[in-house]
Amino acid sequence: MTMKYKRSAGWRAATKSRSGRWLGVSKVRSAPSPRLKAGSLGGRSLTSDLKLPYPSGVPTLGAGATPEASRLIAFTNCTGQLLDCSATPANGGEIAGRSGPLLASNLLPFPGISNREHHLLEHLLTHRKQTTAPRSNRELPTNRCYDISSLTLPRKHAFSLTTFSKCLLLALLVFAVVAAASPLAAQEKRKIIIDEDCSGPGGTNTQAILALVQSPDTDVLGITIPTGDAWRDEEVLHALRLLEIIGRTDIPVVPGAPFPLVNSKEYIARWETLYGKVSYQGAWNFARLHPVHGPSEIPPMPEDAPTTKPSTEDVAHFLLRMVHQYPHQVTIYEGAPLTNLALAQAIDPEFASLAKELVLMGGSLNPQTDDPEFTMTPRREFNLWMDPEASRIVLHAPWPRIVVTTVDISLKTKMDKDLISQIGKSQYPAGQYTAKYAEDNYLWDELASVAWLDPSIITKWKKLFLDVSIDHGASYGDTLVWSEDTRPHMGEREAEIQDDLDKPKFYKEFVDLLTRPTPPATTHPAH
Ligand SMILES: [Ca+2]
Repeated sequence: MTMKYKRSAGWRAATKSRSGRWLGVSKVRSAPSPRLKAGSLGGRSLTSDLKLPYPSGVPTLGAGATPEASRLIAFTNCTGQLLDCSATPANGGEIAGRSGPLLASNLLPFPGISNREHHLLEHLLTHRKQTTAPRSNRELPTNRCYDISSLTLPRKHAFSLTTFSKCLLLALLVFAVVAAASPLAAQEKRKIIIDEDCSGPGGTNTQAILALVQSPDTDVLGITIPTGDAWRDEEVLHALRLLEIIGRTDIPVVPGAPFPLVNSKEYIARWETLYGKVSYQGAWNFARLHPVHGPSEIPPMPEDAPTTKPSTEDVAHFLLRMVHQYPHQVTIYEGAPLTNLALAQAIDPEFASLAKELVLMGGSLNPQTDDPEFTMTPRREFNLWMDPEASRIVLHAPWPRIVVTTVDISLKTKMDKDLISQIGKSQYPAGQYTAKYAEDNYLWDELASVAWLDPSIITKWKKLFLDVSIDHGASYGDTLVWSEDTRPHMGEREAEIQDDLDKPKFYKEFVDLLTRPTPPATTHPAH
């Protein structure tokens, strides 16, 4: 029996019998999120769907996997990772990704591994850590790949490759038998990071956060906070307190950028002398329940101050750590000025491409309204306007997908008294909090949240190329938009823009989300 690892279009790890018959075939698509799908083994179909997180996250069983699977240890030369998928009956069939990090010590209970074999596995893990840790994803295909047959081990840990192959086959066989017997699919929660200017208490920002956190289908990895509707430091405290009230202090609150990259309150004050007043400037000229104040001043908090503390990690590295840990799985929800995302993109140009998608509330195209904020300046929208240079960086970044809720569609919604009354009937903290601090306003960010949870509430879409003006003249910060025929080809990207909605369905789902009990914390073994 031979074990071969080949490089072709992607990567292929296979086990072959002496007679030349392929016993097991695993196809691994290219980095950075290689995926291993076992094909067939001894005539049995393997329906495992293993996600191999980069760089050192926990393997997870995807939608086609079997939660009751006993245990599978496999090795791919693409990632240099040993997969220890311990979805065992003993832990209730919990899928592998939630069972703990892949450590050499975790391999001990595996019944098919002798001490000597364990030493090999341990050596491989150590070898991987010491010599093959890549500096970036781009190094993955070359730096992390090595041929198992050429591995030389310390003499005291000398190991028979044939024994390892048998061990691998045994593990695959056990997995195959259990997988074939149980077709149940493991459903994973949708991972999301909420970048939100959490002014409060109440209002569009907290309501948008609640809609996402309240959904049983989401795994909120963190809430990152830039200055926007209010100053960052004040917003951080409102976010922490909100999470305390609903009992979800497991969600990290990460302070972000306190100021835009280039723009500033002082600069806009001078700009206004040339080009006219900007009616809404968030923290710079607006405050609810208290006077406008400086960036570090914290006004009294009607909902009480939090006792929990924010994360000490800086926002760019938090964002990057999450997309590297869960490549192509994390939705970046943006309901605020785009400074935090621009910082992450500036540090690591692969940030956007490693995310699953960008979901943005921002931009204003041709709003049909008599609201004076938009009738005079229809292309000015606060989230893109406050930090135009950051908006430019983010909108030019290589996101796999950009979904946009603009002013145009948000203006069709309203948080009116009836809606507040419906939410106030909830006996749970999220509903009570929302009703207590709600305001009569458009459902700006909430629509972006609920439409991400259920895109069917959007009844009409259009695809356009979206950008923002960084000309420091009269158009500074304005939304720019083109069709395919008119675009300038200067790095602008296509966005899926929501154009109309099923309002009754949206309101119902919004009320349902905010009135239901808050789901418990999602376990994150690796962070
Ligand atoms: Ca917002």
